[in-house]
Amino acid sequence: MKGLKNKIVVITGATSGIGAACAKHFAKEKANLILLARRLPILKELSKELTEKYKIKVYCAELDVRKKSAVQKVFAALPVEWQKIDVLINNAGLSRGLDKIDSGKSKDWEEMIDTNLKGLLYVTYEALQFMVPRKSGHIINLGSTAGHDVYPAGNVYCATKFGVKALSESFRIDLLDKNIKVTSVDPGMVETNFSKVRFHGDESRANKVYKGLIPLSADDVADAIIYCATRPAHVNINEIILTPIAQASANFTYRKEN
Ligand code: NDP
Ligand code: 8X3
Repeated sequence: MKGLKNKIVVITGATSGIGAACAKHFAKEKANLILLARRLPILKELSKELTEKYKIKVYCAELDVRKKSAVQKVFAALPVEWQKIDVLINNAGLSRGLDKIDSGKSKDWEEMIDTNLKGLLYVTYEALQFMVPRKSGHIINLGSTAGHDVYPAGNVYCATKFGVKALSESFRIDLLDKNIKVTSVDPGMVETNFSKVRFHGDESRANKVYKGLIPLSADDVADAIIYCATRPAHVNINEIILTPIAQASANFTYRKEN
């Protein structure tokens, strides 16, 4: 197993859910972290906790991945000692709304496309400028079961995750001669702030998503990501699909009543 001690790991969307869990799991493995998200105070709090607990180094920056010039600035401002990026976890992402296509809101569509696809591209491009010259690095994208099967009213969110799947596959081809690993980690239902964000803060609607089953936790997904990041140098995990035991695919779940 390849160790993560002193490796530099970039995590987008590290303020919540899977991103925050990844920060904790990689910190436990003694990696040094570059944490990015829009809510800087939360990143700073997490950084304080992790540096004290694990004696690692953390570099935080406020970033909205939808803003190309902001992404460029954050990477251009990285001090030399932070430029040797070993792992990029493209986690920042969201769903907005669960509306049939004839009643969907274009603002929601744009936010999902701009974050989940364009944001992922902007960040990946900048990280690659540091990885390619070293012929070393690992890009881990958060896909989803929604990128394998569409579900009713999933339309644009599913399209973005099908897009992430296509990007992961094509990055892998484009980077073959650069010795850069590319992995897609594709979970089913994970209980995070995801559904609250999807339903624009409506908690009672969000809670119903996980009713009657035990969803994955953000820690379960971070654990799978750690596995991908710690394989021997010649091994690439192309894709991991993980679901709760009560979920067979995006469309088939088993829920106990009460
Ligand atoms: P959360 O809502 O808990 O976390 C989302 C994170 O993304 C937050 O830290 C948020 O940070 C960040 N983010 C959102 N928009 C932006 C932006 N424009 N710029 C920078 N950061 C942004 O959800 P999850 O942890 O569940 O989601 C993480 C990823 O996992 C997403 O890509 C999601 O699609 C994927 N996923 C989730 C599943 C689930 O069931 N929960 C299942 C499959 C995949 P901030 O608001 O501070 O910017
Ligand atoms: C999140 C999983 O099923 O809510 O990507 O779309 S789902």
